[in-house]
Amino acid sequence: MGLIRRNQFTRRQFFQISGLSGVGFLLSGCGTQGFEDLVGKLSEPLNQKVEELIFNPQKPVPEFLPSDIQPEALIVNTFRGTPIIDQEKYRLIVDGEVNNPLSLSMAEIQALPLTSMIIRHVCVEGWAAIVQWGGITLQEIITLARPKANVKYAYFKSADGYYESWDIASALHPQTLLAYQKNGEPLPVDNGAPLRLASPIKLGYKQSKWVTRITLTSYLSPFKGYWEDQGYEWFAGI
Ligand SMILES: Nc1nc2c(c(=O)[nH]1)N[C@H]1C(S)=C(S)[C@@H](COP(=O)(O)O)O[C@H]1N2
Ligand SMILES: [Mo]
Repeated sequence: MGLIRRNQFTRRQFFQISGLSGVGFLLSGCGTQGFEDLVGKLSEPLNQKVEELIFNPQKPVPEFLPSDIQPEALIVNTFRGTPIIDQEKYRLIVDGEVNNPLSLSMAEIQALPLTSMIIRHVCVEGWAAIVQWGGITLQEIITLARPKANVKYAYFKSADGYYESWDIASALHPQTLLAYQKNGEPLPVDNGAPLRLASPIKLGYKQSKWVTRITLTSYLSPFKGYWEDQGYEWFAGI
């Protein structure tokens, strides 16, 4: 994209193209960069694949009705207990192969558009639960971080030492959320507060709770995920 083309973007068009709301740009006050810098980055080539996934979102999975929600069915699963997180000091770090690394407070994340969905959570241990999740789409966060051309994976680190990796297409699926609400209430700490993954396209063990860091990479490390490294399937799609 050339200079002339780039300069044709108005602020409003840029928000539309990037999928970001004006509110999202308040985030640039958190020590990253200003609006002018961010617009300048539009001239940088994005990976066709990442770009395509962002600009042409994948088809959503059909959702359930509010009357289908099973409030008691979601069983807490932790491999080593619930970590203690100071929500005031909490930051979500987004780093790796990105042009705009992020460090976001919950207030900044909650100022971004809220997406709500009612989906089935499926655990390989033989139970499932229809749950309503509310939060920010991971796509919104990844777009804000401006991934580099070669990004293919997203790594998630959790406060309890849990770790996961996802393919970028699944991470950019329109129903893959970083959730901070469950069944219309603030997310309980046992279910992953302040922020957890929730998605109808992956098994339960892919859905990291207490996420503190998202690292975008072009390669898959030998450490793929807490359960995967003990023999569970990596892609784990539903
Ligand atoms: N950080 C972290 N995330 C995790 C786990 C965990 O032990 N630690 N367990 C996973 C598994 S196997 C499942 S089924 C779901 C359960 O989510 P819930 O405890 O909210 O029901 O969390 C997933 N995410
Ligand atoms: Mo699970």
